[in-house]
Amino acid sequence: MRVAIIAVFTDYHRRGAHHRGGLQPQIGPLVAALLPDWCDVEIVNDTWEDPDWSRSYDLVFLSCVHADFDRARQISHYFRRRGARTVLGGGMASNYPHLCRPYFDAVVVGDPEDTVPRIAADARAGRLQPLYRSGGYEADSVPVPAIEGVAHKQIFPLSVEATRGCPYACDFCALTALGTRHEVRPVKNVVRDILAGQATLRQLGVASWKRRLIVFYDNNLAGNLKWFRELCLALKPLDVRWGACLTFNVIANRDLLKLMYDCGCRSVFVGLETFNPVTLKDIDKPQNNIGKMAQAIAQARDEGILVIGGLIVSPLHDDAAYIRALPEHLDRCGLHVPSFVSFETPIPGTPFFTRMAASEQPMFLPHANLYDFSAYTLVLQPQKNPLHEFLGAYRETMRRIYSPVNRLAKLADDLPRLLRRGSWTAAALDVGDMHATRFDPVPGRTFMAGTDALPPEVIPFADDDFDSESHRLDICSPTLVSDGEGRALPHWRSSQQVFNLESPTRRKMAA
Ligand code: B12
Ligand code: SF4
Repeated sequence: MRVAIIAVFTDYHRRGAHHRGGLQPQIGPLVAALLPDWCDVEIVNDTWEDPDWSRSYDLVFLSCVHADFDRARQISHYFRRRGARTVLGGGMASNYPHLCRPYFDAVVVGDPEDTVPRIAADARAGRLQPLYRSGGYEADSVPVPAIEGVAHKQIFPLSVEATRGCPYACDFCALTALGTRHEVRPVKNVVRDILAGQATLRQLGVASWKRRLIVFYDNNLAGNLKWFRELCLALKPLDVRWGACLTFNVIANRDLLKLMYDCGCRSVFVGLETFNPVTLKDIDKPQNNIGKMAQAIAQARDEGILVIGGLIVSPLHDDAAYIRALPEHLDRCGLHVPSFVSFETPIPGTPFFTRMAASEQPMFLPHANLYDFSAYTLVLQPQKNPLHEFLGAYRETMRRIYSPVNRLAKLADDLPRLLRRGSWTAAALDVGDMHATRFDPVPGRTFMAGTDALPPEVIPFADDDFDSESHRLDICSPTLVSDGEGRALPHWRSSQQVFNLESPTRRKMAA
């Protein structure tokens, strides 16, 4: 059976640019490893290149974030017309299976480990079901990811997922939309995956320094600190260098930073989010501490670990003056240049979305399309300033933050500290990051939902791919989220959660 796994991508900078950044979707290698031997599998990473439109498949698995849903359903239609059956999984499929259902032969709610093998068997027997629901996460059933088809294309080819979910429940996070859960894999299985990955890379002739670099693809690698310490100690004898996403409480803990460096950690991504206490309270992220940000960043760098941070601006609580003050806040806290400053975005299904949709006052910008919910286009009406003032401050500030001078100033501050600790890997990552990070919006970008430049990616449909003009419009029109007055359309209010809120970690946290 010819199977494709397509991780769908729409460039949120609207350049239509394929790219090879440090982070790449890992669903392809995971699903590939779950498929039986009788499947002839091809992994397509749409971030790197378009699917080969001349191919035909029996079964196509698709994965997308919410903002890429339009492209996912169009790719589905394209391959369905050429004889394939298609299956969508991921956050959008899990939260809104009923909205996805018309565009795919099957929709998966939840994890792939216990659903993908069933889907393959059912597709082969000609009895594919419209809906598959995962029965729950079994850490032992996570296979060694099949990286051989993609590894040579990744900047950091050794990618590992050691946990699922996150014990926190930030108001805007796509994970909170699924229901909070946090699961850890046995540390020995994580080590197994690393060793297997290194062996594969050796066979593929990947350079030895690259075989020592690991990117953990977890939402929060340190959601369970006892387990995290165990993992660090197990990584030490492997003599690897690694980076991960984790939360602020970790970089606020100097002893933990020392252990992490000693066990190979060289960079961490932390959602620092905001310098505005009102916004911090509103997003429900109690693990962040604005007052301790400068100290935490400084001690991480002094211990040899580069902090890469992301910020949001809140259309509800931040005003133009706050946005204009961001460069000063960033200098004071020592981060200087964040990896992004995006708009706090109510991704459909999140508590934030539910709150905005339930408001009596229309909160959304009119005619916001789902593709606008990428965090790089404003979808909410700013509450503190007129729209143009808010967006003007955003543009102006982005230019200042990402100016070459500012990026060089960051390096001038970071590099001596990192190198004093002997952290060459962190220093090199910092230089690479500052080289790649910039703000150069394409002409026509308004950053405003309903008016922003259209995503430029295209699907090469033929005229006979549609039975009628209304059929073409059904497949190709953008998925609208808000009406002309800025209210969420009613069908977006019926999202479903997937995971049991009473997971052991959650119970422990509550206690
Ligand atoms: C790689 C990555 C990226 C890459 C590539 C994204 C892409 N679309 O290709 C880049 C760097 C481009 C990126 C950008 C952004 N990202 Co990102 N990213 C990730 C990251 C770190 C890893 C994804 C991954 O490979 N995970 C491992 C694989 C195995 O799991 P998974 O994809 O989560 O899928 C699980 C389920 O959903 C399900 N599943 C998924 N697909 C399928 C398909 C089938 C068939 C089946 C059966 C099951 C299934 O199975 C998996 C296990 O449960 C995740 C965090 C994370 N750990 O997941 C965030 C994450 C996906 N990103 C997120 C965000 C917010 C962003 C940004 C907005 C950040 C920013 N401000 O710049 C941007 C913009 C994204 C956009 N277009 O809207 C959010 C969710 C966004 C959303 N709408 O759902 C996440 C979850 C992080 C978070 N906790 O907030 N990101
Ligand atoms: S800490 Fe990060 S991954 Fe966890 S719920 Fe908050 S935003 Fe999501």
